[in-house]
Amino acid sequence: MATSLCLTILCILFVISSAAHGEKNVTNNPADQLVAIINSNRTANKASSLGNNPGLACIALQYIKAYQGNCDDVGKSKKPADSEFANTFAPKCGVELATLAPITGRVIGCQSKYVNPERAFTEILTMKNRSLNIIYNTTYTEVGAAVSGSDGGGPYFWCLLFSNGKSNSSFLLEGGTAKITSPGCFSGANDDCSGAYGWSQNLNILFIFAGVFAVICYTIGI
Ligand SMILES: *[C@@H]1O[C@H](CO)[C@@H](O)[C@H](O)[C@H]1NC(C)=O
Ligand SMILES: *[C@@H]1O[C@H](CO)[C@@H](O)[C@H](O)[C@H]1NC(C)=O
Ligand SMILES: *[C@@H]1O[C@H](CO)[C@@H](O)[C@H](O)[C@H]1NC(C)=O
Ligand SMILES: *[C@@H]1O[C@H](CO)[C@@H](O)[C@H](O)[C@H]1NC(C)=O
Ligand SMILES: CC(=O)N[C@H]1CO[C@H](CO)[C@@H](O)[C@@H]1O
Repeated sequence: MATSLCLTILCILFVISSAAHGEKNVTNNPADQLVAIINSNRTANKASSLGNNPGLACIALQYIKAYQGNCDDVGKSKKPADSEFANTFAPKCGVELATLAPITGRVIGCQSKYVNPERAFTEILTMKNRSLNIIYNTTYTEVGAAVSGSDGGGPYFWCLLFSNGKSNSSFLLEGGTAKITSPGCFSGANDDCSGAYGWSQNLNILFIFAGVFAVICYTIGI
């Protein structure tokens, strides 16, 4: 009796949590959240809202990976060469080379611990890096954002790439979807992503869930 009650509660919890999950389709990706922040700040500063391009965003994730987890290299002269976009990053994402548009702005920031997208915007991407005049540049039409930790842990890199390409004819993906290259999250692909946190966050959720379950069962008195 107590066991079946417990199972019922577990089922209810599961349904509630999956329903909640279904509602926030875009919000569950820190890269998409960052794009939303960029666009609200741009419009507040009389610049246009930018298209969230998954091909460009996937390239931003490859751009991060080129740093190989070395936070200290950010801001030094070690930034990836322009030729890498066509030679390495685009092929890794499955971006059709013929649709590559010029990348006219790039901003990258890095920090040892994970912060939320709001703090990443102010602390990592704008304050430390003083890149606001890049972010507010009126010549852009598109943006791609990515966040990644190496091996699911720190340091955490945040990258923004900007382009003035035509919104739906640039950085097109072969077959319409980007090759997913975890760990890391990128914007515009309409996918939930917590890859930046690594599996530890999923494990936390599992523990919380197991904890709640155990408490309920204990209370019922199995
Ligand atoms: C989220 O999903 C709902 C229904 O699936 C859809 O109506 C809505 O437009 C989506 N939101 C965004 C921002 O894509
Ligand atoms: C940018 O947007 C965030 C969130 O929308 C807001 O809190 C912040 O004040 C804005 N910053 C600037 C410089 O407009
Ligand atoms: C905006 O970006 C374009 C293209 O990179 C550049 O030529 C221009 O100087 C930038 N404008 C400002 C105000 O930074
Ligand atoms: C580009 O996208 C916009 C908005 O998503 C759409 O209205 C327009 O028809 C698209 N243009 C082409 C050429 O697909
Ligand atoms: C101080 C600092 O880190 N500046 C960097 C900010 O980001 C731009 C674009 O990636 C770099 O060119 C700067 O060196």
